[in-house]
Amino acid sequence: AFKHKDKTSADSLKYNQPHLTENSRTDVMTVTPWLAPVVWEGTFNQDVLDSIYKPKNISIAATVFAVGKYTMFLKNFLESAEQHFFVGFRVHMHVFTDQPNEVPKVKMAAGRQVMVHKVPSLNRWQEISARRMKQIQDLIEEKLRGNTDYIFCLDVDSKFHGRWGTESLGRLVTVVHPGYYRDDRSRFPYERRPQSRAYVAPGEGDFYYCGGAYGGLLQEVHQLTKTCNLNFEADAKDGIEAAWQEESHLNRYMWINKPSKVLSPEYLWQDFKPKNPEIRLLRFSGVIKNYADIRPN
Ligand code: UD2
Repeated sequence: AFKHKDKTSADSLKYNQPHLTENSRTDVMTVTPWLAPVVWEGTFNQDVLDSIYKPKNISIAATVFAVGKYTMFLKNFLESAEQHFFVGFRVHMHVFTDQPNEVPKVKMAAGRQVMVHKVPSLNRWQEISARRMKQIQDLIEEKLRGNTDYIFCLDVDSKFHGRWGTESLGRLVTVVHPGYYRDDRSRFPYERRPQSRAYVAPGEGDFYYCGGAYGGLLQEVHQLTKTCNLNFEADAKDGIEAAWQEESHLNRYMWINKPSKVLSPEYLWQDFKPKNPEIRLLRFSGVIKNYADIRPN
């Protein structure tokens, strides 16, 4: 007989029986044609998920870039992450900035910390955005290997509003863009010039994913950032820049290497968009910004 029950393990959890003939969400797709879960509020039990990952003592890294005027977004981003992003887990927030003095001091819970990395200022926003892939690749190679399990790469001009936790963990994880998920794929803003290595042909593509949030196991995100960066650089040598920079390369990559988990647009909404009925919980959302005021060009 069992004498000892570990309070953090699933063994001691009481929860409603799952029924194979019932689906908690019928208004949305909850599994892709390649059998990756699509994560929506109502499709998972957070206590069950936490009980799986808690005993593993996982460590999670997040990257966020704040170059030029984008440092103004750091305070809200970091403070709201403390409230909602993997609360109760070990988290390292890696902030990349050209102005380390502008990184606000945010009170972090035990086991969580902010790490600041200095990067050069660049003059084109397209470069700032696209160069993130290379810097994430280097971070993984030089600092994270051997001490980090999962990594998420996030846009700084955004804020957490609801739980983002263990339900998002997976091998290769990507978020469906809030702007296009009801559209026909012919309208997705994929790179459409065949000369680009980000090209997606008409009639191809599953979803349009956003460049503002993706992640997964360290090794998988390493492969993703390395591949996208090589393709971005090779395109640059040919004098071509994909329509949406690294977001286009990410979309090409996810078409070829299917994600193992897809996060619904709850995981990256946009503040200017009215909430659609299928969005029951807003978790992370881009703030309204005036591009002309904050971008260098
Ligand atoms: C979309 C994507 C973004 C990226 C971009 C294409 C979402 C929500 N956003 O956003 O991830 O794929 O298209 O390039 O999917 N940054 C700075 N300083 C600057 C400019 C940018 O630090 O002067 C960083 C910052 O972390 C920002 C990110 O680059 O969050 C993306 O730039 P953006 O937010 O201006 O791009 P946007 O809104 O077009």
